[in-house]
Amino acid sequence: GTATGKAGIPAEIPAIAHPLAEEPTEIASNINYHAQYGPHFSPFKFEPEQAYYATAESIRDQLIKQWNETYLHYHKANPKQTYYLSMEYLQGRALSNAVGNLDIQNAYANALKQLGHEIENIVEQEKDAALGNGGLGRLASCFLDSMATLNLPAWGYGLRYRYGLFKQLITKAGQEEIAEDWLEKYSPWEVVRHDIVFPIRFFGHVEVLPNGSRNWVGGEVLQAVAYDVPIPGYKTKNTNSLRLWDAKATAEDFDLFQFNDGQYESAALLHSRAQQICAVLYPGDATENGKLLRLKQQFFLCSASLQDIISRFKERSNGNNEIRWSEFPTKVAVQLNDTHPTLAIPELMRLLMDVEGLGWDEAWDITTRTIAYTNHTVLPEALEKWSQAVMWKLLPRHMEIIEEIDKRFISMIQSTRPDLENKLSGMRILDHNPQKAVVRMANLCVVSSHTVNGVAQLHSDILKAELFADYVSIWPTKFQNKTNGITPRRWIRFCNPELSHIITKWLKTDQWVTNLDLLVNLRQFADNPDLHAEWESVKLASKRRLAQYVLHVTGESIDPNSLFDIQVKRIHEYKRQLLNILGAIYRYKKLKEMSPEQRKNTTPRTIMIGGKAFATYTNAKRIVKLVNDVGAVVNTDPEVNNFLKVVFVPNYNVSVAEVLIPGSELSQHISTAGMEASGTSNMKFALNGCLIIGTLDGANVEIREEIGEENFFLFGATADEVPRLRKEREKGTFKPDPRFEEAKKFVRSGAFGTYDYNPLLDSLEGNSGYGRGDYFLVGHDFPSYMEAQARVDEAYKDRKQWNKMSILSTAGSGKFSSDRTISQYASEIWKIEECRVEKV
Ligand code: GPQ
Repeated sequence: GTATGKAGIPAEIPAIAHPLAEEPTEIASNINYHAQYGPHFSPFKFEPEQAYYATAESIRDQLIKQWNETYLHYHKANPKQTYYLSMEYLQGRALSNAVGNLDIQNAYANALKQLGHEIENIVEQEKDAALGNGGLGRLASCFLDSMATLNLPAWGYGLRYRYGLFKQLITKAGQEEIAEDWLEKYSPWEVVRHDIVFPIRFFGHVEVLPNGSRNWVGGEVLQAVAYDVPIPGYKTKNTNSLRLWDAKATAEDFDLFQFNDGQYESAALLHSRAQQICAVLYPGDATENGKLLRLKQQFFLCSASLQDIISRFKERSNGNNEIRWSEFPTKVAVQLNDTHPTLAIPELMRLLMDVEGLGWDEAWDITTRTIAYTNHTVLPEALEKWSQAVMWKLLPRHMEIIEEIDKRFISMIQSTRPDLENKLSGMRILDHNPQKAVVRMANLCVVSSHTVNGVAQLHSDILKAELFADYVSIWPTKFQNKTNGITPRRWIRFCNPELSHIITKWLKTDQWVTNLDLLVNLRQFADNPDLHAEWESVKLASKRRLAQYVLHVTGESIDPNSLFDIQVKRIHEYKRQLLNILGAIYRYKKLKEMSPEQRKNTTPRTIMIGGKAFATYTNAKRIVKLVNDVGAVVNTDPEVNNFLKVVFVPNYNVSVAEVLIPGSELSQHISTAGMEASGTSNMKFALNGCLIIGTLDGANVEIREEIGEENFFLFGATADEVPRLRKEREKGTFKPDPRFEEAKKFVRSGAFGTYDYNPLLDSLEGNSGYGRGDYFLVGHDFPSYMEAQARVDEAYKDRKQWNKMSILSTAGSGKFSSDRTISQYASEIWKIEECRVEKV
């Protein structure tokens, strides 16, 4: 045996810093060095946790070199650069992604083996960075990966939340939220930049100087400090930055006199205000306090990012005697990820006018040539509207600017488009409704951006035909579509290495990882029995791994030979997890009524549902509880539990998705048509050979087109039918299907316990009586959903046919790479080009 030194590290592996090590033995020395000399842990332990931090630091050393080179390269080349502004990033784990992108997976696995650890266990020590809620935040993270991989000069800006998305616990009462402390022991993936600090003002007033210029003064001033996270590209030197801002106060803000007088809280008032800014992702906005804090967060992101962008622009203009502001839009593209960073518009105007001394027209020209806006929803409740009163208090100068933009927009319409005057009250930015005067952020974005885009073809069409229809006639070329995408690195190459190896073997190249369109070449093998055998055995292995995971987190045993049917996404009525569970309830009831012989002819299923409910969204929490209650009954019913299980997968997040998706055979994307802007997990499932049951909504439409309609289980109303069907539901002329009535009645009968599900089920009734109209049309779509599920059961019995459909799903997924999406943003919106860091 080897002589072991401190806690498991063999004595012959010295602690030596080799920042650029490539050989496993050197890497092991380097990890050992970080374990011994890193100041974060006592030096006598080398358990998985310490091994994780030491490994991460070793990888970070490797990243920092190319990160610095990338910055210098961009600085010298001075190309036009994109800045992606987003309140959310759902990064997930960084270690596995970094070793994968740097292509050093094997060397690190070997090094860790020498040190007595398995890399799989070390990877799992890392907590997810969950600085986002769902699809919008994960999209931002996939975009960062593609921007670096495509060698684009493009950065992300966001906020460094102390507590990201909550951890979901499932108890008898349903969902419980726990703060998730991802920074508890520090993150090895961020580098604080003590030299990059900008002042951020809140409140105060506007002062008019003798020359007529205006100046925002007074109020309180906090400091924004940069924390940079490296974003490596796949097999390229380009390593971009995600810059996350944190808030702090200065020593001058600390009142030593008050403190020594025993008034500890008031002595550090600004310090505690600073702590609140980045304390949590999406603070509850039910109270006025909560709304104000969210608005502060948004302004904090916008102001810090724009001050940073402007200072970089000025620095890179150095050498020119004067700064040519008209060139700003030829160096800077700013993309707003939904309306959350809309304040970038008035803040850029303010900085250009009040700080840099430009006039309105010049500042407006620069702003509108710089900023572009992506819309991610048509749901009216998600369209941000801020109280004018709150805005005047917090951001008085910005409100002046917004009023002026509004005023100029109105006079432009009056002078050039008198035909639109009757539409003006809906199109203008300010809504002076005496009940509640608000600023409509989406309208401000449309008026002030050079380009507005939706996130799937259907969604972009709806934006043009409905939400933004009136603007289209003024600016017919402003509106574009950019169908979302996902990074193939995280979402197949790293999370499903076994399937990736098969693909590489059959395509005889691994180029598909960066050129996903190559997957179409799998089509020629769709009937090949050898491929079928390999495909099926890899799927089975992933299902086994998933079953292990489910056992570990729920205690439930599930059968890897049953059909694995998964719906994972945020819980929302429009996403219709209720349709899924009512279908499961009906299936359970029918199984109960069958003879043992009849049951044997059914297709055994494991239905898994996972997702977080927003803490104050009552119906969403009731749905979580219902799924758990149904599972408790079904899974312990010996008559049926060989044919059906219902499992709620707790705490769904990026890392859980990486286990679920490879093991999935059917996934549900069943939103009411017209309501899901795109969806992106649909793309991840299809890419991993999972079949989709879904409506004609969001990107489902394009996925079905790409993989072939015969490989997609379609059901439900189409978006254009929805308004008429809602009216029928309201009028009470709709005749519900008896199976739908039976499923609801079964729940109301108490079959799943004593919890009162009547309020939840009432939301599915027509407006007549006690119902609330079934706005999401669960009743209308129920029969066609059940028929589509019957087609699934039949198809699963024909293994050859199923394998073929699975292969064709993967083969047709090429379009949904975020590399394609980002290339389109780069050429059609940002007008930026590759700026590759050459290998040395
Ligand atoms: N989306 Cl507006 C979010 O995840 N959060 C939001 O606040 C808004 C949208 C989602 C949207 O629901 C999905 O359909 C999209 O696929 C996703 O954004 C990315 O575009």
